[in-house]
Amino acid sequence: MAKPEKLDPATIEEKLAANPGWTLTREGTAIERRFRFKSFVEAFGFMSQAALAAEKLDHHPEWFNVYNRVEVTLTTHDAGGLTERDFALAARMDKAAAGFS
Ligand code: H2B
Repeated sequence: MAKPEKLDPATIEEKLAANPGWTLTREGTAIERRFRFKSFVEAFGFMSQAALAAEKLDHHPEWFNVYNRVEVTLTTHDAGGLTERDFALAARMDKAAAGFS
């Protein structure tokens, strides 16, 4: 896969509008979302699906899980900021989480 390019602030704003639920953090270099599920098993099911999506995209999340909560931060380490890949993984995570609601 080609080296991802950092997105400009206007494109980031557009993409945030298209992925509601995600907020900008770390001075605009990352996005984050907090997911909550009915149980640890559901949270872990979500994480399993997200892990498979991440592996396919070759793009991996920073995340933190306690019981039914999963806090996710997405950034592209290789680019030092946000790229298309972060928003692609965000959309896949939203889809996976919707399957548990
Ligand atoms: N995940 C994230 N979030 N950022 C990266 O820059 C990144 C990654 N790089 N997963 C990938 C893997 C890279 O290290 C491998 C070698 O493709």
